[in-house]
Amino acid sequence: MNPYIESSIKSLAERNPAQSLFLQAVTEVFESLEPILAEIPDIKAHAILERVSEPERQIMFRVCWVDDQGNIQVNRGYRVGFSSALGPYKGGMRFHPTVRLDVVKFLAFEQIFKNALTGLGIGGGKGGSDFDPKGKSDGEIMRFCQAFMSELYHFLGESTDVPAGDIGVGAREIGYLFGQYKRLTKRFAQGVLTGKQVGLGGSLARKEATGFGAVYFAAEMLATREDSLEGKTCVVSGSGNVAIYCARKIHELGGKVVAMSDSSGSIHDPAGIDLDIVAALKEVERARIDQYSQRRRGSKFFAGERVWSFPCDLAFPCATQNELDLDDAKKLLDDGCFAVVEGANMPTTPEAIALLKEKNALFAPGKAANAGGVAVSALEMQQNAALQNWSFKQVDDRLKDIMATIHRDCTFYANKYKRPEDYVFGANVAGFLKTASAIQSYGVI
Ligand code: NDP
Ligand code: 2IT
Repeated sequence: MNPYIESSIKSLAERNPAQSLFLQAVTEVFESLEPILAEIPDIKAHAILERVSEPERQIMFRVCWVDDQGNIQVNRGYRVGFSSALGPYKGGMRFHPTVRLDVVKFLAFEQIFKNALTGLGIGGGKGGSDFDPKGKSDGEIMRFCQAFMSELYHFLGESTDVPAGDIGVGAREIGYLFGQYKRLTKRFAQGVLTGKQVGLGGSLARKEATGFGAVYFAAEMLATREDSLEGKTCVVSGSGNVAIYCARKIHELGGKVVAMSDSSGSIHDPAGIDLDIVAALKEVERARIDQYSQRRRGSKFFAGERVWSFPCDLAFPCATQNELDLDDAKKLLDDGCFAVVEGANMPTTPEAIALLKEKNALFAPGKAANAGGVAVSALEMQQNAALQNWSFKQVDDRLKDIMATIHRDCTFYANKYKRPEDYVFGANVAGFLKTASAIQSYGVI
């Protein structure tokens, strides 16, 4: 390994003990930079690796709220502003009991390069809380969101830091967060949060954007092998925002999704998942996925099973990090799967990615394939700033173009450095070069 990369990773490991997810994300990006470091000595001379891997700011705060029984609850809130080299900090908020600084840092680091790939002038950030929304009443969710925003609002702004949703945070939570921001600041500053309901200034197609974008990216990849989604059997992990709209677009493009999941297990429906049922269960009733099998003849729920057990042509991990490991990759390949497209952030382990590459499977990393969500968030910011509301088709057309451009940029760098079809390499190099050049241009700040 290049000694500059090696010493940078070593120093990060020493300075960030117990942050294995953050180190996993950094290691993957830095290892991709091997050929460009030799070519561009400025990267070392300007300490770009050190500067890009140290967050500009990390905010941690206590969130106290009262539950329905009158008990005082205490959670921890986070917002990491990792890089504002290309624009205001931009990235989602995750509410999940597993949220730690490590999780927020890995997500914010990935977001820097993902956002750079969109070409839309947004920096990288992420936030969240270890608050668990499962089983909470609407009133509890609202009180938590209000308490969370009461601590965070000082740090936000249309050109400073613009949060959005992620796991456990959708349009309902963004509405409560925006309401509290408005109450505290006395400003109807729409551009301070994205993923809003359309009635509050949200963009049409934002809800669909991440899932749709991942499938547009998959279609671009398949086209390079003169193939398409038509007639393909797919599995999609998760059944949240990203998974539902990923599966919808697969169906629209002629593929068939036969399995989806949540953290309790998977549903298998050989006739193709009925997404109206999944959307009703997850978006309206907030129910568990096992309910699906009671509403759909011919389908079955497998408790504790993951979707990788069901044979497919393409797999779309759309739930959480490190959910597809080496054994899962082996099983998928043995069953004939030839492409993995990441809707989630870092869902595939490094060992699994290595095996997929070795076996010539197509692999789309999250920072490229799931960039459609944040890209449409940036389009929401544009609409808010211009007091405009674009049509669904206008936004969806832009999304398609953006995903095609990201695919083209990844392919360009992969081919330039003789790593054809290496989308991990292409995405890391393309995202890094844009960011590094901006960092260097500012001088030392
Ligand atoms: P949601 O909260 O809408 O859905 C998350 C889904 O993943 C649920 O089905 C959930 O199951 C499952 N899941 C979450 N955590 C775990 C876990 N630890 N183990 C097993 N299953 C789990 O989130 P999103 O759809 O918004 O996000 C999914 C992924 O996509 C995340 O990696 C996120 O970072 C990424 N992403 C999201 C974007 C967005 O715009 N929302 C944009 C780009 C990436 P259960 O309900 O049982 O917990
Ligand atoms: O991981 C992601 O890109 C998101 N959760 C969406 C971020 C955003 O600002 O829309």
